[in-house]
Amino acid sequence: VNGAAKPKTSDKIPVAAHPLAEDPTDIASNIKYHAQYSPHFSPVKFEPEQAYYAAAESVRDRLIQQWNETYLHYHKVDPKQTYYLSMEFLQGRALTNAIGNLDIQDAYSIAINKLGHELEEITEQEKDMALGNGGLGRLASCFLDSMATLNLPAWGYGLRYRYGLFKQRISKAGQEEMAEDWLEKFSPWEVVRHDVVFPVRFFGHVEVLPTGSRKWVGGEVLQALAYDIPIPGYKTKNTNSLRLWEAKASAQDFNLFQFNDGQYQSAAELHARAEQICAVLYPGDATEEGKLLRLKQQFFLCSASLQDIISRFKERKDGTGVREWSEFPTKVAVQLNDTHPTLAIPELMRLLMDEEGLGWDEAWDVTSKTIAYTNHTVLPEALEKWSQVVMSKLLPRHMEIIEEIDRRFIATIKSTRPDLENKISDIRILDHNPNKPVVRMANLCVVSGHTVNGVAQLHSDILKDELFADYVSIWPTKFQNKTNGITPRRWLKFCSPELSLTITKWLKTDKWVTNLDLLVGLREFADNPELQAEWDSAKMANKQRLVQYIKRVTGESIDPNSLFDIQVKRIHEYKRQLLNILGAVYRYKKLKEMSPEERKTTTPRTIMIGGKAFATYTNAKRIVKLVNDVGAVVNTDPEVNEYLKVVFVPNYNVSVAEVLIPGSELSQHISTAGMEASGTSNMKFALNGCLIIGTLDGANVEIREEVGEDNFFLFGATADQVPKLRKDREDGLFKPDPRFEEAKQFIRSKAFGSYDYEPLLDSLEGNSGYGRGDYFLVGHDFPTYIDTQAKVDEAYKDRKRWIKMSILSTAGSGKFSSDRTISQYAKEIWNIEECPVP
Ligand code: NBG
Repeated sequence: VNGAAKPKTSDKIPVAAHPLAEDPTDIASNIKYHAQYSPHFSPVKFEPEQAYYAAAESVRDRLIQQWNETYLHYHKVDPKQTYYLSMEFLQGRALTNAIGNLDIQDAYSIAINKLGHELEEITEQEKDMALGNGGLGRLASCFLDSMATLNLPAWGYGLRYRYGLFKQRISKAGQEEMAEDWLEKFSPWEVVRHDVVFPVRFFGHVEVLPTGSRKWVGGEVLQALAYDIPIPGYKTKNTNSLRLWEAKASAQDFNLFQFNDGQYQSAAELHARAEQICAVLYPGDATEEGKLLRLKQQFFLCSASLQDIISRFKERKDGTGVREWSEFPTKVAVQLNDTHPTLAIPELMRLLMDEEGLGWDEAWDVTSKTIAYTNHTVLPEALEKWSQVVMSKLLPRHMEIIEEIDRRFIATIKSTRPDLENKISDIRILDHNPNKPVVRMANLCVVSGHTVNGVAQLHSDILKDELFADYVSIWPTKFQNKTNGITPRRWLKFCSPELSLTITKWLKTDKWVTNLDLLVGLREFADNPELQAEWDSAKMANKQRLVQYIKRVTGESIDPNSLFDIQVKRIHEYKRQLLNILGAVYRYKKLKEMSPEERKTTTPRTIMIGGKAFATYTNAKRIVKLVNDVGAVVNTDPEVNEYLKVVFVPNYNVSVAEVLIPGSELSQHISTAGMEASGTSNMKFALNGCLIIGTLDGANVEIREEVGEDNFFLFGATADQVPKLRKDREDGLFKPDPRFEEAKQFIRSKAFGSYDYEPLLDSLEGNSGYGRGDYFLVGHDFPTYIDTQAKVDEAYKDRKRWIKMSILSTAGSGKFSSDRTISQYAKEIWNIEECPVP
């Protein structure tokens, strides 16, 4: 195989560049063209990997055509545009998505067959573009898909991390992190724009010019170079851009004299520092160096993006470059995806005042009308605070501007709201705590942005009633809710083709792909035995695919007839994977105690858990270890393993989700109420006909409303009960359920090995990093969780009922399309309109 051209079938196909070919033979010849003329591989080889790259390049040619037309059209029409600034984008794989959105699936499939390969096999060659961490990053990517599909003129802006977050390996020791190598070979989806480069400064000082204006000078200057990723919409010409910045030092910064003198490191010092900026997402921030690097990354994204936005704004006025600055907010909407890009606020102020010569009031008016902020968490440790000392050193001019915003805000409060005087220290931007003076980024966003939104109704209510309550009294109309959504293309049509065909057949239209509300039409057939049979077989096809996947990555054989129960998300104590695994431990113990006859009456289950733990989050890593240890015992116990398996799915990412979610039947969204802002995988599972066991948290609340309470397995404390329960716990008033004690005791008995789980169990009892005793209320919710799981087991035995619930779950998921979410942002926050390319 090595070296030899594999496909005999393709010998008759000519090598030609037909970028927009429709006919499979022409497409095949175009793919062959790329295989031969792209300099990436030896031309004689045509194995799946080469076939992937060649096919991807041929699809990219098509996209580039539409992409250029889109840019020109926007340039001509000059509509208001949205710029979505995000430290994370979790794009996943692009090939299946591009082919699907361009609606050329069949032709490509045939073309690739002609070349001796299978489309499915070659798409598997693609490495995920994994420039994100979890839901926040995937949300940004779903939003890009919807913005293009809705023909909205919009851009994503992010950083081009060379190694992404990390790749997770599971060993005997638990989780190990490795550098993610998505760029090890090249990515066919990015186009480097050597003509789009902006300088970004760090450190230095502020000079006062004779005119009285201020200027940031000195320090070091890096270059931000643009890499663009095409974002095709579904069945539309509009193809938007995700622009990712890479940090570079210029040739002038390379000290040839030092280099020739043998001082290699110092000769290329700035180059090395530039490389650090885009090396990884969320570098460890336990050290001062780590904190500084994160701040540099954030500023780098903000500064490059805003310079780019401003230059586009200037360029688009009949090419004259002369425009009223007051027009800026009518052409530009900037959305801050969480507080990470908050520095866009002082950077826009600086660019307008120091570079463009605007006065404070004018610059403030433009800035505050342009910027809006989405909050994605109420966890105090995730609300960013930056040391004033570090900020003054790295960004001296921005620190001045932030101080001035703070000063003016306080002055306004004092003059207009004397009743809030005693709240000023909480709501102002600067926290002058003498031990550690900090800038509170969320406060800066709320004070400066025109709109602040939460990501699910419950979360937005908590923002208004608690976190930002004082601001609500100042600006009652600033706060909104925008319940998150997911793209139905990637998360149903492309990842679950059998189910999609069934849906299209019964709805007699495929319009649901862009109008997800149409799924309610399935309700009337939920009892229909024919639909039920087709539904069942589509789900079974997905389960079989998952069985094979699990076998491949873990070696474990799982039974496709068992109930597939999945929890996949970042590992965090508030998400309570620990509750899940304690439940599994309890189930295992009960199975062990049963007679063989009794066991036969139970519902066999495969519990799958996946997710990455942050490298320095010790308790999260212990949870990963525990899941693996429990699996190792349960899965090899011949008495039990027909009825229960516990599998840890390694390296959870977007493409793994595309296999897991379609094959799921039950999924767990079991965070402590009030702590999960929204959740978005809950929506993906529900859309795929998977039932949810969950708490009344985040978007679960709305999912339950939509699918109906009979089709949702609810348990646990509600958000408003949580504070009192925590207090009771601290006061020693909590009486643990014996089943909870039993589960913990079983782990302590070393039934799952001798690893020291005491710190983990202790977090459920004594002191945890979060304060006294079981802050996340695992103990409180355990008994109702177990009871509810028993109801799941019963429901699963009744196949008809279960399938009906599954159909109703899909039927009720229309609301959770990101098309709906994005339309609301467009109308209610950005004030932008569609701009379809003719
Ligand atoms: C996450 C929340 C999720 C939510 C996503 C997307 C952060 C800071 N927040 O509940 O934890 O679904 O954002 O909004 O990553």
